[in-house]
Amino acid sequence: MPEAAVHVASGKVRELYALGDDRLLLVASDRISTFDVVLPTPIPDKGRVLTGLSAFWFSRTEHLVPNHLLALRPDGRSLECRRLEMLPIELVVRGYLAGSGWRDYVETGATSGHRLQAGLREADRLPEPIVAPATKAAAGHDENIPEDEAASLCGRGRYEEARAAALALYGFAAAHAEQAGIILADTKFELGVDGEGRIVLGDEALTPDSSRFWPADAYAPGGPQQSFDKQYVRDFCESTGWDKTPPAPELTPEVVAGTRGRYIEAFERLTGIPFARYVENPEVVM
Ligand code: Q0Z
Repeated sequence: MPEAAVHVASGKVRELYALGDDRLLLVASDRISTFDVVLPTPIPDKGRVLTGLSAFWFSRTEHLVPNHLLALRPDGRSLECRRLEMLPIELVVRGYLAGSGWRDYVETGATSGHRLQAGLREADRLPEPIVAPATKAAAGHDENIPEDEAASLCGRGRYEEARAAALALYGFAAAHAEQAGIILADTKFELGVDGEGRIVLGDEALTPDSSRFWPADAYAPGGPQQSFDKQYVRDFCESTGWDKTPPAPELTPEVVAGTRGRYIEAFERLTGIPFARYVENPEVVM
């Protein structure tokens, strides 16, 4: 008898189940959030696109950093994973100046303790990628913290190892995405420690929900960039006059179809695999 999956946590758009003591099942739904609010309208296949991308990156980067993936389920939206002892922080790698990194820079000239040159514009490429650790807030917003504070929370040795892993992963993925005409502006990694004390990549990785993907052909620093995946949703929500507090508006069929198309386009450009082949047999990304 296979062991029952016991629900242990819900994210905004994902569910986490325990498979016995040592394994977890991460299930990606078709829910979508924008401006931090989950929309009432799902995007068909979004969960499969994100799961397929995570599995693709895990399999392409295991030579750089070991990861928690044990198996990709035939439904294409569920990952069986090794249970890790997660670090108490997440690591954001920023190659470009956007989001809270940009806001911190405008206010202080620095982000996560990295002083940056004067005169940078929103969305400018940074001279080199920076690591910006953040605390994991149970509710509300993650808070950027200086690297010294992250090292205190994790232990200096573990932090340095996690930091090097995050930079290696970002460098690999940003170069790959660039070949596909996609700028990987920044991305968030969650790392943990396995039974042998090794630093292991966990959670989802290098998906549109954990990263900022920008279409390279529209890149125009000096202001906010188009989101590769969520731009239609954001534009539509803004056009309704919604005040960005729950409940969010229902999406129109046109916005759903356009957004689904963008997710599938991101999957196909990044993996080089037709999405229909993935649906037929998810193992094609491995
Ligand atoms: C990931 C999360 C989700 C809610 C815990 N391999 C692992 N070992 C231990 N813990 C985790 C993992 Cl992936 C872990 N989360 C994030 C995911 C729903 C929260 F799908 N929490």
